[in-house]
Amino acid sequence: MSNYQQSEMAFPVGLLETLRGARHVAVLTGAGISAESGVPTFRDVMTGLWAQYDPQELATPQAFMKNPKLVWEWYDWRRKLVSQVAPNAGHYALAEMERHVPLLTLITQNVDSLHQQAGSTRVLELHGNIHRVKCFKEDTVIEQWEKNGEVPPRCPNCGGMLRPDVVWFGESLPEQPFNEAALAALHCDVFLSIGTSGLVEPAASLPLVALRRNARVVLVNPEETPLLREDVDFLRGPAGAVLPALVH
Ligand code: BV8
Repeated sequence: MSNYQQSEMAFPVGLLETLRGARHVAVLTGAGISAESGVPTFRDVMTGLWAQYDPQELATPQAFMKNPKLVWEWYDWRRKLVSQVAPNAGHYALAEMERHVPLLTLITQNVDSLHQQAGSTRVLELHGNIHRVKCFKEDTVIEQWEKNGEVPPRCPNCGGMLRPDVVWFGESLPEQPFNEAALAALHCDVFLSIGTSGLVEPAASLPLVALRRNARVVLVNPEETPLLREDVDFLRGPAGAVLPALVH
């Protein structure tokens, strides 16, 4: 029994009513919602072998061009790690919320597919997906390639290097998901920012767009983030404890 389930007093006045009466809830998630599934957050992912690197140094096209093998192996390690974990109570609570709210737009910065695995159906992946691979030269998603031990593997069409289909620093976000996310921020009644340090743009600006449109903005995080201010509700705690209490 999480401490949130013992009393509604743990929630800011009127939040549960606002949520129950909401037409459109927008949700932005970051690495923190996958932390309880065992996926290290982006700020913590660099442990062990990778501790010597800064993720922002590896998650860039420049790093890939400079050392494609290293970058490919980093993603291969993360992909294998993510393939062995399962969604947690936080992911399931958002999938449940989607079934109760007239419209829920789930915007994620995560690349791990855990929202989809938990049953969320409308997921906007702003930063791509680590399970997808694309040609570095043609920018086309590649489903099958020859596993001949070459690292990184080669595109079967043009022979170019393959790369993870994720958005690196300095790369533009995919237009359709970002446009839909921006529209959701403009039109939602409630905006939940969950498990994100709010440091990476342009995703970090989405809750501020909602705030300016007088939506009720809620921060769910074990610690404060730059989003926190007077008119933002703060539910301090892990997503796996807070979200089920918010939904049930
Ligand atoms: C773009 C995919 C423009 C890859 C990622 C100044 C200088 C240089 C660049 C910039 C600058 N200002 C802005 C930029 C651009 C840059 C940027 O924002 N840099 C920042 C760092 C300063 N942004 C970009 O480059 C973006 N593109 O701007 O393009 C453009 C325009 C035109 C033409 C060309 C280009 C692209 C950004 C996307 C980068 N890719 N991921 C991969 O995964 O490898 S970002 C990556 O980091 C993640 O996807 C994620 O989005 C981000 C990390 O953020 P979080 O998810 O918040 O994770 P973090 O670890 O930081 O925080 C975890 C939080 O969870 C913490 O708060 C913690 O307390 C909390 N938590 C922990 N446990 C729990 C929990 N919460 C709940 N429950 C728990 N149990």
